[in-house]
Amino acid sequence: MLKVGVVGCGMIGQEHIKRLSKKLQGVQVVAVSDVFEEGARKAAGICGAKVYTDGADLVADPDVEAVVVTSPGFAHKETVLQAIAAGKRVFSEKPLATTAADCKEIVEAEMASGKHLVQVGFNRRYDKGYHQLKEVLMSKKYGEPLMAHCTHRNPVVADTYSTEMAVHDTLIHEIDVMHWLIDDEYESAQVIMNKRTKNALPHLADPQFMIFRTKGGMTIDVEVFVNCKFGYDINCEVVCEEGTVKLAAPATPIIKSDASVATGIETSWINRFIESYDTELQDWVNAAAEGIINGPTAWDGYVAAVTADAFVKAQKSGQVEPIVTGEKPEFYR
Ligand code: ISE
Repeated sequence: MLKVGVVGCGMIGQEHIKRLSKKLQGVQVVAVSDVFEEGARKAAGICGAKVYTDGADLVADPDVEAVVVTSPGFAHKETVLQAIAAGKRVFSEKPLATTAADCKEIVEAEMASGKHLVQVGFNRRYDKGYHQLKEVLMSKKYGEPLMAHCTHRNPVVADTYSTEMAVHDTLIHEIDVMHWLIDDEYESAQVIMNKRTKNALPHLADPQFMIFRTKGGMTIDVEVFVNCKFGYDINCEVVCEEGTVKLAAPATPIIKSDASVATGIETSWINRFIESYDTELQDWVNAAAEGIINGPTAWDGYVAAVTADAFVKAQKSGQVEPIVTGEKPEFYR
């Protein structure tokens, strides 16, 4: 039984605490922490865990064997570094840290520890649909992948959501999953600012058209549209030399009525990818028993941060910006 401490008891923290304590096998949540004591107490009520208000105390607790970090992104780095220093495995929700320099510090600390301890919560790599897509692409049955067209649509976002968050919060999923999917590396980033929807607040550029070029010569475009109103709509179509392959969405009933055919679209990202979150954390728990990390590493977190920085720069410059990550260290190969 892996004894886990969870740092950060907001929305995703509570989701993961419920998942770890009620759904998954071989794991127990023994401690939770939040700077807001009330939030921590509420979350502890789900699983009967010890309560901390300082993540450092939770990491230092000898009962805690491994740490799950679900605090706001800016606070991830501190806890992840504390866990590495304590030699404990740590699962950090995305982003690993908010700047590429901070992610690099984590990568260097992990390499210096000599142990693979860090996994980043890029859940789409655990989604069944993306796995099916990857299997077809890697078979090369339809030839080489040439380009991909994606949409990342949210029905609505909070008033605090900013133009940069379209990269850091939203595009970040495609940033991680697409290079994994096509087994290629990114070369450059470009953002085309589109005509704005009337449904976005004045401070927010929405929708935005984001373009990746890969070292292998592929073009990947992503429409990020976070006030689309109608649903949480994730699409990905890869165009190959002799066919196209499209991500399947979870099935919902097809209803015929009133001279029309309708099928539902999920509205919440938590529900759209719910199975991938379960699979992701169960895999992390199972891998702990073998002392390995199967999922996205700290290096993947660093690559995502460098790529995100290039996209934010491209939002401002309107130019094609290079994405330079350097060689992947031997430790992560
Ligand atoms: C949110 O944090 C997510 O992870 C969702 O998948 C994404 O669609 C949304 O835009 C983000 O704010």
